[in-house]
Amino acid sequence: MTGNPGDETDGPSQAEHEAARVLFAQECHFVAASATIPQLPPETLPEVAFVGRSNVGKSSLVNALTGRKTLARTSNTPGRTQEVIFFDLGGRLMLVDLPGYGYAKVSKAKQAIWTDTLFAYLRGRPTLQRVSLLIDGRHGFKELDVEAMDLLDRAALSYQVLLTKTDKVKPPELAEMIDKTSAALARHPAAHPVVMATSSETGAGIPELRAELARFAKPS
Ligand SMILES: Nc1nc2c(ncn2[C@@H]2O[C@H](COP(=O)(O)OP(=O)(O)O)[C@@H](O)[C@H]2O)c(=O)[nH]1
Ligand SMILES: [Mg+2]
Repeated sequence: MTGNPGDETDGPSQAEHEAARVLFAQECHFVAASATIPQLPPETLPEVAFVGRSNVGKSSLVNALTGRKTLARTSNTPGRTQEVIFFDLGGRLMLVDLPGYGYAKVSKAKQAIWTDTLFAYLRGRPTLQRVSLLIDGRHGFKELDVEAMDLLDRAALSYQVLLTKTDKVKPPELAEMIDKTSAALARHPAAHPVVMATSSETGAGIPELRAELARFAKPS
């Protein structure tokens, strides 16, 4: 039986894929947008969070997972999501769209506030079960991503690296990027060893990601 979230190297079974499809087809609704830690909603459900550079595709991924085009606001203007945004999926799992880091056009002071909110959320949320760390499939890790991974390691938070926008990468280059990224993860103890390749545009990797995240949902 592979339903155990601690059982990280086993892939999900077909039954788990089906259960995940059903879960992500449930009603999903906006709960709260919090600009500061005291405003965070109560810890009612297990949470999975999406983190990464601004414009990496976090909001698009939340939309693709839930099959909604406009649930999480996506933007061509990076850096607009400045808040921690909570979505309740079927009363069983909270999807958390986190503020992006590394948006150059925003003042250092403002960036520092978001980064503080982000890191305070990551460190202090007992209901947080899994962090999906999104990395642009065309570019790979940047300095701030490595800092985020160091923080996740120190907080002993379970996280998995997802490559985004893989529709923009040719298969041989994508294979190379997956290898390179996996190799870099060996130095990060809290990282899931499997790197997932996703595209919110084509839906590639979305059922697999649903199955991975459904493992953390409250039983129905
Ligand atoms: N080609 C392609 N573009 C994407 C994909 N995911 C997001 N984008 C685009 O990247 C930009 C930023 O996406 P968004 O989800 O707002 O990023 P966020 O800042 O991390 O929330 C938008 O223009 C999206 O349309 C993808 O899988 N493929
Ligand atoms: Mg966003």
